[in-house]
Amino acid sequence: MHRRFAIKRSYFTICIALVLLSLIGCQPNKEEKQNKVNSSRTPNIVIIYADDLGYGELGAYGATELKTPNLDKLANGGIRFTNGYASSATCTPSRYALLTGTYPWRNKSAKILPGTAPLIIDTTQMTIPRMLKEKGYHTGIVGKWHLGLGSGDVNWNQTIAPGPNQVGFDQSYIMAATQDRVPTVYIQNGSVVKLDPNDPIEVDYQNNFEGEPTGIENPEMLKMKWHHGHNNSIVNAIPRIGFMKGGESAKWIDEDMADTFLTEAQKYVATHKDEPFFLYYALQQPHVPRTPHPRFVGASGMGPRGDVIVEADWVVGEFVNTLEKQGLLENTLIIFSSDNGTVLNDGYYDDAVEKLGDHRPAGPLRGGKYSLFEAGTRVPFITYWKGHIKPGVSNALVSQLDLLTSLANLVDSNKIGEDSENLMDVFLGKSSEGRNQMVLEATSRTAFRQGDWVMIPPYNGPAVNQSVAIELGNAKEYQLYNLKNDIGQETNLAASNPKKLAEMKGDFNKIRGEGSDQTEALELK
Ligand code: NG6
Ligand code: CA
Repeated sequence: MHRRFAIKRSYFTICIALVLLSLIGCQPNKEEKQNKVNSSRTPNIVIIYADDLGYGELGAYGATELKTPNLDKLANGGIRFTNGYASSATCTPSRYALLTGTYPWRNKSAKILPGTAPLIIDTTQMTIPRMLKEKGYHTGIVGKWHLGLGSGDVNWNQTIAPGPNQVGFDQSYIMAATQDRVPTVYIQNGSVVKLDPNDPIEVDYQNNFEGEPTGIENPEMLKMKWHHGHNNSIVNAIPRIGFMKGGESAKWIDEDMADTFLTEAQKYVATHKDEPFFLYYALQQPHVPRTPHPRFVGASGMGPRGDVIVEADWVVGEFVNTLEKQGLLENTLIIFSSDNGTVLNDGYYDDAVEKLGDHRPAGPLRGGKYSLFEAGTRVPFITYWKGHIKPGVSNALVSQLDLLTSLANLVDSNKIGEDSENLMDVFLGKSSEGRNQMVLEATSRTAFRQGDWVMIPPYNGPAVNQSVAIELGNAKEYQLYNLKNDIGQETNLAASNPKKLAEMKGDFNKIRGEGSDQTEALELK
């Protein structure tokens, strides 16, 4: 009797166990959960944003002398845009436009900022991370910020706000401005990383602190020499813009910056892989000072500038590997671009010009960073989403401005950016109908692209910035180019095509305000 009962009982236990096991089997594991959360409508979104990377810098964009296999893989496995634009030929305005979908010239503060500048995004303004947060995304930024911090007179030893965490990012690990500007420390969620309270940080962009060495007075302390500007405080034997005192334990090591940001970006993915996330991964390369990690020194044969591009390509490869290993590649839309066009000598002697060889950083384009010519704003622009975007090349006109409204469309949000168009189908390769027109900006001057045409109003100022050796696009007369036949902007058609010129002036003024095309022209007299 006993034995029969025992058999029955164990039979019963096995049955229960089997039922339980099958139930567990039905429970989605983490990966499946992620797949469900991120159905094709709401993928994770990652924007990888390079700093000063030119149109011709990647193999996929025609570079033959530099090897960029990881970025080429994204470009060739996704959509490679040939008419993709940053909103401005410098950093702060482009970043402002990217995040807010608003032309930078609408905000008078959207200019290259010192490290002490207050935040220039209104904390009530719509931004990509805020829009995505409202749709249930976790949002993070790792890398270069350069949109100002605080409300003026920041105390770097206390919580620094407002900043990224007040404009929509749940999490932030940033450098305040640029690699060549103080404070040369990382800031995580408003606090300087590794700050010793007994060694407080002070920052000033006007006056040096007594007894502190500078690039101009102490050339013997420098491992990198300045060419123009960049002769204030010395950090890690590199002279910077602005003066800084204290914060010794918190100072970054320039050569480790790429690894530091990569590690933070990877940590971000690992932590948030089970929920929809948005990561803005803002690389510091190839902006000055170019400080490749020792393992990349010599990698390009082009000196530090080429080496940091190889390094940037490597970090992108590592980051994409991380997404793949986490099983997220099919659930993640990756957008890659650059904040402005290329520059070689941007203020330090680093062999960028001397060792360039046959590399053409702007490809066939005229000008460079700071320029109203194409190389100022036309940049590499790639969208990649494994299994969802059919690889191809798109000649559609697209701007980084368009990402806010387009991504809102992707996640079923009705939020829009003031100047941002919904081009989601273009970004996904389902349509080739891009923008018709857009205003381009370079150091507070503006030009107008419409279809294949570009009109540059007359501007005072030098034709060439001699320090950086870049043609700025300033001329006494109107310039009109047809990019379809003349991508290098060699033939000014303004005089021979007055009808098109008049049409473009009119349309430009409609956006910029009546008489905008002439304001500077009058100043010329
Ligand atoms: C310029 C700097 C340049 C770079 C740029 C900002 C001098 C002479 N030049 O003023 O080196 O820092 O600002 O670059 O100081 S950006 O990519 O962040 O816009
Ligand atoms: Ca830049």
